[in-house]
Amino acid sequence: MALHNEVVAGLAARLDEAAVAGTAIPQVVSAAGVSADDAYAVQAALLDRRLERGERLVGLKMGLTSRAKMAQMGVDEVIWGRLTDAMAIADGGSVDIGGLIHPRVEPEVAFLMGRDVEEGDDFASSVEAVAPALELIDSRYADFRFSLPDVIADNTSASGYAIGPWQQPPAGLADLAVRLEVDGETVESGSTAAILGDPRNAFDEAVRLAARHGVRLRKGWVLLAGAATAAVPLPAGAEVRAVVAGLGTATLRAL
Ligand code: 0L1
Ligand code: MG
Repeated sequence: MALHNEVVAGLAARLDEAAVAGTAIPQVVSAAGVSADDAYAVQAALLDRRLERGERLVGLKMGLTSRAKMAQMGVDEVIWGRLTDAMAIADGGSVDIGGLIHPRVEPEVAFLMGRDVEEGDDFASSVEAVAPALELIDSRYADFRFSLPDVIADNTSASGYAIGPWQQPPAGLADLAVRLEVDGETVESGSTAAILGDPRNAFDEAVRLAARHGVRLRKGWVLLAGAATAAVPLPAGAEVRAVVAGLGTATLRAL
């Protein structure tokens, strides 16, 4: 049975108000018995509230793209969320994290859509550029603990992102070394292989899963493919860099 509109709106309001106030809440979505599929309706309503405040939808993000994170949550499918222009952080710029609950940062790969993407379209004909990226995540749930419906409704913990220099997609993306640095120290290292075996697979999954909810990647949109290492806590004052071999660096400073 589809979720009642008032329930969807009420849950979206709880999550939105938690984000605006920077105050953690309990796992209200799973407590209401909402399925993972229905949680995308809550996510859409949550995003509508941001759009009503003047934000613009500019892309999508994939979450739980590593096998380790999927196993940790007992799921076998990745999840996706939405990006707005207000979440963008200039590469090399700063982001005020004072209003966040428990920010973390993770190194990613970003894709730029060269055209409106339909189901069945492939990576090569759809993605015009690739870049190293940092994602800032901040769960609105206490202790960063949630079930799958909770995190889907919470827009997959999306909070911000910085994108490094765009370049034409290289021939291979499957096994590029990735480093996450905080104040010049390497705190995590891994490979783009952690992103579904090859970040290009994240594009296919984004197209397939978002289409189930009537969402298509549009020309000019960004897709964050997923994290190549674990996320780390982001303290105020830290300068963070994602270094992806062959792609370059994305940088942000937390204020
Ligand atoms: O971007 C991500 O992979 C995060 C997905 C949600 C789970 C989390 O907050 O760690
Ligand atoms: Mg991420």
